[in-house]
Amino acid sequence: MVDAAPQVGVIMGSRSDWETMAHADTVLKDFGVPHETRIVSAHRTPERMNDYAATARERGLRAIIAGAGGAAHLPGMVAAQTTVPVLGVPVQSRALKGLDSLLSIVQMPGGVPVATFAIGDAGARNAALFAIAMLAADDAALAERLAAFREAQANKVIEDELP
Ligand code: RP5
Repeated sequence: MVDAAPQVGVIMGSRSDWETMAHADTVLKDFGVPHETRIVSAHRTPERMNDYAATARERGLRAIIAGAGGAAHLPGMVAAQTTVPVLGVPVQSRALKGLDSLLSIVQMPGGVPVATFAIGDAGARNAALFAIAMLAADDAALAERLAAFREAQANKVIEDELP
């Protein structure tokens, strides 16, 4: 079977971001969304980043989830070079616990949007769920899976018992 073309790109500035960004990968896998995962560094591999952004739309990507930590320029610099929606995930940094990442990603100048999520694992999960919600706008089967996920999540809370 030929693999479906990726609809979502999950990129990150470093191998060290994988532990966080794996949560986005897992959610997309669980929902059966064709996606790709790549290390693309704004600072260490700027040409790879430029090429990734410039070719994203023609390759069929519908969303790019970009995670980075510290001086987290990757989401913004990708957004500067494509009109594919960019979902930024601030990775928790060692020195400043990810507040630096969050502020680097969220404070975009007007005209070049990056949708910015929470710091760390929850942000990575939610970025994937947000990309799924975007794709579900014209994919009824995916919309059903998303609704079922939310219902199961609510039922789990309702059924939870305290010790
Ligand atoms: C950023 O610098 C990466 O996104 C990573 O979060 C951070 C640290 O990278 P490493 O020094 O661990 O490779 O570019």
